[in-house]
Amino acid sequence: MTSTTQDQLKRATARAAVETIAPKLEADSIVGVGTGSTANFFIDYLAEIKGRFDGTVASSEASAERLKSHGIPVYDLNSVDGIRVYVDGADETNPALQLIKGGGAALTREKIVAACAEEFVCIADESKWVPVLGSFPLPVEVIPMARSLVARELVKLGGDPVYRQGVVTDNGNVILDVHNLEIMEPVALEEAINNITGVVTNGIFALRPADLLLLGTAAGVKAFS
Ligand code: ABF
Repeated sequence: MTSTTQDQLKRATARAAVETIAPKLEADSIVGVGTGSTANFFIDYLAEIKGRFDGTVASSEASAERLKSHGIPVYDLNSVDGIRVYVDGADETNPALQLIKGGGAALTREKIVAACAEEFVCIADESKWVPVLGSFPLPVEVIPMARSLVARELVKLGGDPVYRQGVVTDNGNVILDVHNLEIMEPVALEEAINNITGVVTNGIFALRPADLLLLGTAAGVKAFS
């Protein structure tokens, strides 16, 4: 897929997300906003309706800055009563709308915002659609002192963890990208990795999958729920 075509598909799904959520929003609504290039297109289109809701909670400092550049209010999660809808991209999605996220190293705040949201809308181009999760290396956010401990435990689970050099998350942690996983039981593996001491978050979003997927395809944006 050429990057231009992929960008067009990302734009189309981002535009569809704004059109989908707009009727759901009230003057006091809070919108959760994800991270990544597709989410960036969403932010830019969201600015067109910024008078239709109260403000946002962002899943990364980068997204917060982009929202503020459009004059969209950004709130601390602890200061809002709830999130009406969360819109974010993904690195992979399976037919059950279980996701792999974290390619952009924002997985922890993304998972927190998703957990708070009444509805989670995933926006992705068709390259993200897979029958089985795991071709994309699974990001795992780890407390720095526990990096080697966690890596050894991930090997026991069948993975090949690689330290993401030069990356420190917004939370001050590091990332291991776990290669060679074929995730046939996403919920079970998400829970198993959560139980490894030193793990902050893993990028499997199966315990709380997306509620709606807007998939950008050459034949248009398709909705799955
Ligand atoms: C974010 O969206 C990350 O979890 C994921 O890595 C990213 C996908 O990036 P892009 O939209 O740039 O393909 O939520």
